Amino acid sequence: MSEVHVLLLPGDGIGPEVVAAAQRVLELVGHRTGYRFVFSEDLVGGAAIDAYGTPLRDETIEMALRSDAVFLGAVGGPKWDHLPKATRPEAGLLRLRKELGLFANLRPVRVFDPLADATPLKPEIVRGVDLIVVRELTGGLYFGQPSELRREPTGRWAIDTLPYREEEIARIVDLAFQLARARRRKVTSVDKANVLNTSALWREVASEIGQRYPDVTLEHALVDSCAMRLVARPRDFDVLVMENLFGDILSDEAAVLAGSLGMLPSASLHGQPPQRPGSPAVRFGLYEPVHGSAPDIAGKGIANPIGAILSAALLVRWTLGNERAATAIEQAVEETLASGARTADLARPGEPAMGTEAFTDRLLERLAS
Ligand code: GGG
Repeated sequence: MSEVHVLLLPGDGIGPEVVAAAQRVLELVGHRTGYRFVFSEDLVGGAAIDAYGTPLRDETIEMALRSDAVFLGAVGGPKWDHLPKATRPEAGLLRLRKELGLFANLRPVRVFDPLADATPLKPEIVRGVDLIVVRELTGGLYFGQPSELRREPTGRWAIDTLPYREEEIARIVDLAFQLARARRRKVTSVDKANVLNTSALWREVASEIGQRYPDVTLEHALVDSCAMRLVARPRDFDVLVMENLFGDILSDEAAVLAGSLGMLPSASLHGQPPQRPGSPAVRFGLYEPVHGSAPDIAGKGIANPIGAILSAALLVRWTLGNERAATAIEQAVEETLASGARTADLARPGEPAMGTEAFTDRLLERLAS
């Protein structure tokens, strides 16, 4: 039986609750497919600040590198909001992605049919939406230097920098084209080329990469009009590729299509196999739901575990290369929703809502059947 080593980093707020749900799903998939998942666990984010005084220890990075995949919950919360940017919980997550070289963040947005009427948008607009936001994850405004907030006698000022090198753009756009080839063969490259130099370069490089994929349609879209089209005509899109901050913003917007931010999974990849000797995995990756720590509902047992469970499906697809088992998890999510099960974020007013564990139990029954 092949061992798959997964480092769990549940993090803060609802992170531990949704990671527990995803872990149960992986264990069941393991029994059915012949993998033995071996889980290790460590602290990250605010929990690591409280225990060790830092949001990410070097030891945690070493544990990640000895694993086939990392599964993260969420980081952050009001308890740590007063800390300077470089020492906040989020800094731990950003450093982890950077140190592991995970430059590609895949955020699939799929509208499950039973939820087509669960959004503020008309069902005919969202029904059938199936797109992927490909977010560049280790560059751009998040990491550019200088980045500083100064408090001077003459007043406060702050600066952030948005740098991109040609090769950083090329590798993420190339990945977007590869993804599109296995889908509906359309790439939308998102930028602000009428204002930003980095976007002008992004557009040039994206066009050059596009020439290598004559079978895939490339369109360029300005981020502002793209934001509008995303809620007005979301079925226009197949694969969208963009810089770090644009990807963070547009994928949260796209969560409206899916019914809740709690629905969205993500995979952060760099294309290399794990470093662990004898690993059965084809690719190392970090998996996490797109949502944050939701401190307002933490500890209440009512968080939506679907984003985490769909992230487990992405782990099975991208790290294990097992498309069939990944699809089975997604199918179980669809069937569970079709059976009427709803967590509080998805339930209509007056409709009964299930807690995290009860929803996961129902889903596991479907997956096992
Ligand atoms: N599970 C995702 C999460 O915890 N996000 C918190 C956050 O602020 N992340 C920074 C980012 O993804 O831009």
